[in-house]
Amino acid sequence: MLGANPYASNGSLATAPDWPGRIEAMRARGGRLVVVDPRRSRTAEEADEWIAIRPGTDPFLLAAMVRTLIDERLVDLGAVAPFVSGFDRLAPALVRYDADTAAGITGIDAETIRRLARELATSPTAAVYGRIGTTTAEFGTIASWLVDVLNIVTGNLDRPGGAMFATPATGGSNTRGAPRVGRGVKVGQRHSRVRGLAATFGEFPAVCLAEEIEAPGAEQIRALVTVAGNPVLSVPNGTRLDAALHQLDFMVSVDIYINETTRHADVILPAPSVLQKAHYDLALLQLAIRNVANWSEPLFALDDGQPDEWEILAKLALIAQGVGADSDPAIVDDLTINALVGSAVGDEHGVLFGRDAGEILAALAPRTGPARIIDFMLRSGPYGDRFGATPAGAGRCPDGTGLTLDALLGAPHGIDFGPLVTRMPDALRTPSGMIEIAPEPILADMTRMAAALSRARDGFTLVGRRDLRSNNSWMHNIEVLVKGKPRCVLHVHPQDAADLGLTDGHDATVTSRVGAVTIPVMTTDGIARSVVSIPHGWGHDLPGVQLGVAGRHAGVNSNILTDDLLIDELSGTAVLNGTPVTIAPA
Ligand SMILES: Nc1nc2c(c(=O)[nH]1)N[C@H]1C(S)=C(S)[C@@H](COP(=O)(O)OP(=O)(O)OC[C@H]3O[C@@H](n4cnc5c(=O)[nH]c(N)nc54)[C@H](O)[C@@H]3O)O[C@H]1N2
Ligand SMILES: Nc1nc2c(c(=O)[nH]1)N[C@H]1C(S)=C(S)[C@@H](COP(=O)(O)OP(=O)(O)OC[C@H]3O[C@@H](n4cnc5c(=O)[nH]c(N)nc54)[C@H](O)[C@@H]3O)O[C@H]1N2
Ligand SMILES: [Mo]
Repeated sequence: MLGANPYASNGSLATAPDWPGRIEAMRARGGRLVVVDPRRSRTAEEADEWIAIRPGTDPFLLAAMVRTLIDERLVDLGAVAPFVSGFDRLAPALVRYDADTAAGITGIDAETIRRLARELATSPTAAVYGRIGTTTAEFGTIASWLVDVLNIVTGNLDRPGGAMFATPATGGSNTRGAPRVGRGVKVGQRHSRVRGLAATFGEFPAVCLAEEIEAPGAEQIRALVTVAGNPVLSVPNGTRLDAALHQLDFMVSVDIYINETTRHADVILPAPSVLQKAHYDLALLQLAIRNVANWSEPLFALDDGQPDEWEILAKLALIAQGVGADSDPAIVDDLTINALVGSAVGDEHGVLFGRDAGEILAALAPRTGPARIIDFMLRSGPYGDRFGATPAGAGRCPDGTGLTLDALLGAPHGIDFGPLVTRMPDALRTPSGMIEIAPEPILADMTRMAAALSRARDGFTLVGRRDLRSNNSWMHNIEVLVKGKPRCVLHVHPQDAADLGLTDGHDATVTSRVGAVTIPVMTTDGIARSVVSIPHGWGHDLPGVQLGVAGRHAGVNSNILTDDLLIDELSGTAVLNGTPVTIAPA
């Protein structure tokens, strides 16, 4: 496990209840956990081995591990071998990344790197998992790819005990359409106006938002809508973005707080409480480690005349289209479901191909809104009743029926569809229908990584961290979640603190290319030398913020230090870990 701390975060790209319990159970069964992290995180403390790595250098470690497996003839693609293409391009791409080179860059000795590779290859089963610490970094895409490569070359992709794909109940991009047919990932079809940054999956990098607001020109951003986001605290160079939001002609925020971001809004549309909304986890169940589905009903009714959050968003869409504020959100809702049903009955590879759209819409009535959409997705998904086409008794629900939203309503603890199952090769949606193990855009990006081989690596770098009683920027206004010792403190190794003249409990000033913050010091040997750590999501003392409790536990915004010019160029992802900083007593 690299750059992830599920004891605090409870996982992310691997979704499961009770991550700590699962790690403990795995170790009780004789499994081993190795954590690669510049900090001895809570997860590292519970692991069999903690390997401290220099921030931002994970791809060098991972590349050297793959190289070791190739050099020592330990590669075994296992059951997916017939579906892997491009393997012969892998070794040439990694030729510069042997364990000795990686040792100098990562700070991990070469023999440890080779041993890790061998242990991985000779384990009966194993999985490599990387997350925020490896992805929101300078070579985040390469690191993520090498995590996949390690799983593939050790035969662990798509096998129980290894890294597997879920079969989510609402259908995912790898259960729709035809097996082994896909368009691939398109990067750079559009470029941002000011800096020319590529759009990825249709999205522009968050780090170019400020300049798009600041720079005059025909396509200058003059208005902004934020929905459940607090970019002043979550995006690099928060000071610059904060000032840019102030220059907008118009801003709308759909949010529950007047916080660092929404205080700039001309209009705040208050979302109902989460306890007044139904919930189905569309995103994370795609990444679950077991195939499950559950629906949560609202605990409390909406207040009188209060619009549901989806109605607020639908109305905003209609206003943006010029239909006016008095228009009925049902217009958007009906358009959406009609489009979904229409495309499903027209999809020759889908389970509803050729069916009558009117009949399906009638079966979904009288539901509206997200409940109707989820019902449709469940019923047309892998376990669905297919609107009558799944024969009685042949469905995947415990009683033999096909899945519907009604079935989930009747099972308040959710429905378990069992452990993940082997999905190769049918889950593939690549243009070649193969596991493209050495994709051209990533190999091309390795020239950027090669240029970093000779870079000097002295000085301090800043990394982040999460903690259990916080969620990004917005759990700090609840007393029980912030009481106790302050958590927004600078973690420093005691030896570094002594060298820098820092004292526990006293303030230090941390400075980067873009900004400076003053923050109390906490020395700990649970962090590598030359690395310091500040959690993100704090800094609630800006004028105009109306958060009573959070204001008394303000902390500092670590994204005042992260640099909006540092990005993983291929994906456009911000570099949130590994920011060069200098530190001095305040
Ligand atoms: N309680 C709580 N739970 C959360 C959240 C929260 O804020 N609070 N946030 C949610 C969200 S949005 C997400 S995306 C997930 C994230 O879930 P995780 O990915 O588990 O996130 P973190 O806990 O931030 O763990 C990242 C780890 O990476 C380490 N790290 C930093 N730099 C490097 C590096 O260069 N290399 C390596 N190998 N490690 C590095 C950090 O020290 C840290 O321990 O958590 C989700 N869950
Ligand atoms: N330095 C550093 N920066 C980071 C990270 C890091 O690890 N280090 N992590 C990054 C990651 S992984 C993420 S996901 C981002 C998160 O970045 P953001 O999404 O910008 O931050 P959040 O704090 O999650 O913002 C949630 C907002 O939703 C509002 N809200 C809460 N409930 C509701 C609701 O029911 N409806 C509506 N409409 N609003 C609601 C809250 O008041 C808050 O304003 O931060 C990123 N930034
Ligand atoms: Mo996230």
